[in-house]
Amino acid sequence: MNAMKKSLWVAPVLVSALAGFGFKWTTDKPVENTPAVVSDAKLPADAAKVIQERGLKPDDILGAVSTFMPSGQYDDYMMFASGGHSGQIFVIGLPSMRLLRTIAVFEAESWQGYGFGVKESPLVSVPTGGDGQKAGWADTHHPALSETNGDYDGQFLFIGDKSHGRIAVIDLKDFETKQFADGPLMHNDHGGCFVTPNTEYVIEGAQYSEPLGGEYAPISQYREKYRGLATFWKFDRQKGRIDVENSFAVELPPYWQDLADAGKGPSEGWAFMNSLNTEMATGGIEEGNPPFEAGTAQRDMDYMHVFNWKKSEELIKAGKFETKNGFKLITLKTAVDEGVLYFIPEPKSPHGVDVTPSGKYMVVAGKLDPHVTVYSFEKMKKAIDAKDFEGKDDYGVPILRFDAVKEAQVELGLGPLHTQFDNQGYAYTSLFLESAVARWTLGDDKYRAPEKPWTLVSKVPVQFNIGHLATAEGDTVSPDGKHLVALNKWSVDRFSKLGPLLPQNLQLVDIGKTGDTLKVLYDMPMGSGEPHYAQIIKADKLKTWDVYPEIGWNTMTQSKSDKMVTEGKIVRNGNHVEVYMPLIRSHFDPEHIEIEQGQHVTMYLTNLERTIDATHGFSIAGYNIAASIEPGETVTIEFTAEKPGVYPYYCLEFCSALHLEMTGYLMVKPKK
Ligand code: RUQ
Ligand code: CUA
Repeated sequence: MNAMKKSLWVAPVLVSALAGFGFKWTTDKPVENTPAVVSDAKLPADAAKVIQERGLKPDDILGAVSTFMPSGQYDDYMMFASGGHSGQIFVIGLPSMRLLRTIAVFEAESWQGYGFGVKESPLVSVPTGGDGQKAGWADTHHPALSETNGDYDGQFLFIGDKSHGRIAVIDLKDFETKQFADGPLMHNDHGGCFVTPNTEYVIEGAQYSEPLGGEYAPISQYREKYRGLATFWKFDRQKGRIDVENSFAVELPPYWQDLADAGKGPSEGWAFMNSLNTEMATGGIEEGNPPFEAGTAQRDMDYMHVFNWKKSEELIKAGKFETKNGFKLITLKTAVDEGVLYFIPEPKSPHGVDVTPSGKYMVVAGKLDPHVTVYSFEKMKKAIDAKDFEGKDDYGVPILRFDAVKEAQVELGLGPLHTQFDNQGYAYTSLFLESAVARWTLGDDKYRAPEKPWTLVSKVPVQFNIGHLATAEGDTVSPDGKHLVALNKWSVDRFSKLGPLLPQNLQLVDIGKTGDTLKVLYDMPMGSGEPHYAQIIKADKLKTWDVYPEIGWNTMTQSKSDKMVTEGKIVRNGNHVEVYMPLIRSHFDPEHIEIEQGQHVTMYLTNLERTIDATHGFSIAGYNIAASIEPGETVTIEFTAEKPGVYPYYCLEFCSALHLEMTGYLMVKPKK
């Protein structure tokens, strides 16, 4: 009730309207700061009726008025959520929690004309796997927005594919995927991706150890031949691409590396990565060995990997690396000898490592430990400089003493996984086993909560089984507070019956009010893929294009293409046929393309429209071709006309009243 009374959103009018329907709450005085639009307006009589008919409770109404977005008004924040094994990214507006877009990344997606023949794309055609080819699917886990001085800058987005160990680059000017960076040393990753404060590097931590470079070794040689890996992908902001040539990897012991975070402020130049299975368990349940789930949980401690990436960069410049499969690799021995790698004990099977906004502390949540452990970077640095080690691991990596670098341990509850931050001095940790979010205080000087530092303050239950959580600007040096989204893995009974495969439940939690209990405002069913992590950016930081800057835009080079024409033409050169085709409401030019079986066809399609939203599609029935050509865009399609016959092509987007008439015929004459 208390929160209701204070809420800016609930106008006296609404309160009295509700009172008339049996709600027993009152306001002692008119709510201060109530926007005039609300307080002066007469609430339609129907509103109270709807509230009664639907049996809405006060908290429901608070949720509704906090999240409802009037037509034409824009959301304040955008959340980029990974799509799990849908291979995509979901763009969700906050506070409305509406799915605004998907971004095709590793998987073909026909609405976006992605993966069905358009050449201006890292995924030209749906791969089928085999022969060293990557399969046409992915398991996207951790999106990372580009940063400038530790703040999201709204320019680029990166995402890792756990199933194939690669990273994609998305340009946020047009929300399109531009590049896959595919490391040649490992088949999988998990701790990817995380950016350094000026996006110098995109960090990708491998997960399940393997012999590096796709080599073979039996599992009995696990300790000698299998290895872990951390890849530091160099990002060229000017080009908007990962610079593979200047990227490098660091060889690691065969522990399973997990999530990572980059240092900032005082810890800038360093990176932190969790690991599990320092037991080096090799499974084999069928042979009577302990299964992985038991084998990896035998020791009390695993190791946080602490990297000095600035120093690694110097090693690369000095030529102190090996080249494996054409990729620069700092060997484990070099990493140890040159002091770029240290270990810190962390309690049982840790999962998330999150650097606080000030960059002074690293928060580690251990899945099997009810605490989060907070490490001080200052203490780490001191211990490293003083060579204050408790010993070395089997591979010679120095291990810092837990007690020398620990700042605090905060008991939160069961199954802590990930931590995010706000601008009031609170941290928020997801509790998987408890299905709750814990709010606790940082003992930091950047933001200070009124309560005692390093203390659990409150918890809010979520439904159900929360994995990650994301706060607004939560990974930056200056989080915004206000919104938190719990990315819950199970939804159980929250939504209508939909068969045995259920959506996830993304819950919006109001974290804006100090002292008040946290409130879940909205449940968003995510009926596609499985979002893992998400980042939330202030919407006005995104400087997206409404239409492409010039007609004839090549979206891969982000510059004008020389293939654009305003009048259609067909150029025949022996067996090669080039079709230059402009598109405008509501026709293609040409409408007839006559070729001979076996001829090679290159089509350049240009959307001449300058009107926002006037997108045209292009598809050739029977040729597995689908393109989306946004206003100004030029795309290239190439195919060999192997099948004779007549193939209608048509526009896929309902672009005008005469959209059905936007069509043509590809006529493939059979060979004599
Ligand atoms: S993690 S299972 Cu982000 Cu918690 Cu992938
Ligand atoms: Cu163009 Cu429909």
